[in-house]
Amino acid sequence: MVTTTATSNNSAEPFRSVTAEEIAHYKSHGWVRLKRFLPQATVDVLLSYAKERMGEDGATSANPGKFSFFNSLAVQQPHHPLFGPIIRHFGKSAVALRDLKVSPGIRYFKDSFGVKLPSNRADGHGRSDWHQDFAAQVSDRSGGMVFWSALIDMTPDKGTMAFLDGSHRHGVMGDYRTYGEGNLLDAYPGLIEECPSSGYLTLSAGDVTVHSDMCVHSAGKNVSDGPRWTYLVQLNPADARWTGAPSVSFDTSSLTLLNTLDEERFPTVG
Ligand SMILES: O=C(O)CCC(=O)C(=O)O
Ligand SMILES: [Fe+2]
Repeated sequence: MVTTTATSNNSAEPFRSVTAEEIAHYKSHGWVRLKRFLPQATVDVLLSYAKERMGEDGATSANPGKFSFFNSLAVQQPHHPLFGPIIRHFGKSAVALRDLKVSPGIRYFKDSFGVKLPSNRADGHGRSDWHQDFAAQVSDRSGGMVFWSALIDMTPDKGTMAFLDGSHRHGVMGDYRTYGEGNLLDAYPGLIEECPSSGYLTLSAGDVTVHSDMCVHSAGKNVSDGPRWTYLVQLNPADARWTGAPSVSFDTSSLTLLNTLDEERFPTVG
């Protein structure tokens, strides 16, 4: 039986709530796949917004050379009429997934489009290697998560995500920049026996995966002949405080050491 839990689904917004089964999966595995979580009409608008700015093939990067694993176009307009409702929908869902008994709510951190180009292009991308997100978050507490939305149908050859089941219970395993040419599994080779891989997923447009900032994950190389289009929203607990470390992914100039984040730049969304 599929039961839906209330995440204050507003009938004016075309979004479904997370189900009890999805919440249970997230808690036990550290990640979950939310099938058809974004309606096709929303996916269509997101994709055309991204293509207008990144080109039909997604080859124009707003941050050239910044990441080797995909072209990234930061959006950062949490009150925009297109992005705002999606971000708040994810925020409410994040609170339902995490459980309010242990979380004071959720704050928006960052959203962006991510385009992984076919690896056989001169400007193509490699694998997004095994890592946890937490150590690079510059937050003094975990509980954050990424909502990763497929904007096209994708089989594993497009470079989809895979997760290590239950790895979110194994503590913080380092910043991804500390593994040199290797990855988290070179540093923790026994982990894969404890936490089997989900395998690279097959997703439909509108499917959203959510992973905890403690869940180990990777994305394969895109060995298909077209771009992999995704929209990513990163959320952190509302009570998160800045550790004082520099961030690779966002501007920390408005933050002060060990203080909570400003509501203007990092609004509470759940
Ligand atoms: O999309 C990818 O290739 C990697 C994304 C990722 O690591 C994340 O969303 O945390
Ligand atoms: Fe990640």
